[in-house]
Amino acid sequence: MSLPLIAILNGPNLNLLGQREPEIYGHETLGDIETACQAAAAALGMAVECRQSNCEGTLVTWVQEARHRTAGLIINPAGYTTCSVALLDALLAYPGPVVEVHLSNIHRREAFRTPSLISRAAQGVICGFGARGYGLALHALAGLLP
Ligand code: CA2
Repeated sequence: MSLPLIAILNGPNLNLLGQREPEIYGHETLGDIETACQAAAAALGMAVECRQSNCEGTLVTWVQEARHRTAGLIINPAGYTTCSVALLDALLAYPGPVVEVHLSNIHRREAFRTPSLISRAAQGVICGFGARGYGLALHALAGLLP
């Protein structure tokens, strides 16, 4: 039997991780994070499919595509966190559990980084633990899948 597949979606500018602002976002690159997620998922008996886009519509399309192919979804909506009704609506139509991840603790930063629109579609939110947040999200999903 095939392993449950988890979609991991990262939003705008996260392709720059490791190149700037390491004091906020850490030293890991997005590639490092994706490699760690593959290993963490395998240890939990799951598989992951990792994608990043700077485009809102592309993220919406990927959430739609994930609807009937994946068992759960992890998303760091980055700059779309507070403003994308389109992404929220796509996630509300996603049937499985959604975990929202932020590398930084958005609640102790500038006021414009909160509130999150996306949280309305999320089973839970993990923020402030850097790259480890994705692994924590995978653990959370492992406990939520039937
Ligand atoms: O803490 C997070 O994960 C964020 O989602 C990251 C977003 C920010 O807009 C959110 O408020 C919090 C920004 C991602 C930009 O990432 C960069 C990484 C390296 C260099 C420049 C940008």
